[in-house]
Amino acid sequence: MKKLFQTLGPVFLVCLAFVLVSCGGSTSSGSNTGSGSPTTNGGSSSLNIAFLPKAINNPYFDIAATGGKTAATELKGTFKQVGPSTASASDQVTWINTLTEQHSNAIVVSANDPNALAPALKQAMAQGIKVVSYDSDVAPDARQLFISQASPEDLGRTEVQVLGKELNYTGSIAILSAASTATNQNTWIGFMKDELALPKYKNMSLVKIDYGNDDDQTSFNDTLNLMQAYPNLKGIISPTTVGIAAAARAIESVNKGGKVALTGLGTPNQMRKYVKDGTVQQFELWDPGKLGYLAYYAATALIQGKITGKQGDSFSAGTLGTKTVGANGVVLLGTPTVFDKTNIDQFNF
Ligand code: RAM
Repeated sequence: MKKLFQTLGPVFLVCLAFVLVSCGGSTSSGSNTGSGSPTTNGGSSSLNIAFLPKAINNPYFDIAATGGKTAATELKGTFKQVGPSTASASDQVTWINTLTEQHSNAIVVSANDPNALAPALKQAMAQGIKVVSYDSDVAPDARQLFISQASPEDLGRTEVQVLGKELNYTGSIAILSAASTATNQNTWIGFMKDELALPKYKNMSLVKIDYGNDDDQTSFNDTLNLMQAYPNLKGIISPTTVGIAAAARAIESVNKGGKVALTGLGTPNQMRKYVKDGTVQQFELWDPGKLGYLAYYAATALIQGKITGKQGDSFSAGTLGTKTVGANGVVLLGTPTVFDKTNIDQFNF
């Protein structure tokens, strides 16, 4: 036996080393690097994709990153997530430049500003880096594809419809948004205003749009300020997962649960408590994990030259099936889910 090991030992070690190297090449994993240096873990060097969310430390983007990592594992690529610690467009530009210097194969970005990021992204594209926006778009000529979570018009209008119904179409309302330049929130707010202009909302008035900058404490304080500045405020729409959770907490902190209605976009795990205690009746969201998963698959199809991003291109998106590029390079994830106390326990994200 000993003799056999002595003979096979070196062969065994060589095999083991081979297996470990192979594993290293095909394992994907992610890392949240905050504002420090980005790190890459594992993966094949030919598929090296970086996610750049509006900010790290936002549970929404962490869920999206989980989906990105799953896709990376399936496609034998690498995943990494880098980004600013606050939702800042200029910090995102710095990260885009860093990723360009590092020759990422693709940058998957959720923009704090559609235009401020464009020059840096165009520079990345000029060097052959594929650019995919997800969640919050950039100027269309600064990316190949936008992975859209849901129809922006539906999202904007339904949030007003939900609140209108809860308020019997009467009273003053406010919007608590994210960054004032955020592409996604501003598009939704545009459709909210269109909806509010319809005759059935004639007794509702939008008194203020506030920007909590996707910062928990700012959003919490701003909600308290709104309720103080407008003592008759009847409802708030917060189309940001950070904002709606902070607003719910603020409303409860001054015992206004049920008196100031709240809806918008939130994660079921963050909002469960407020739905169960009646502070929030309904809110909506898509599955951010699926958004990240789809974005990684789309970036891969671009990198591998299977698509160029033109309308009609289609590609395999793993468990999401085949996806087709629509007008203006938009790929749609699907329709969002409306959560309330009857279904919220069915969701865990
Ligand atoms: C926040 C971000 C993100 C938005 C969600 C709903 O986490 O602003 O961009 O899509 O909310």
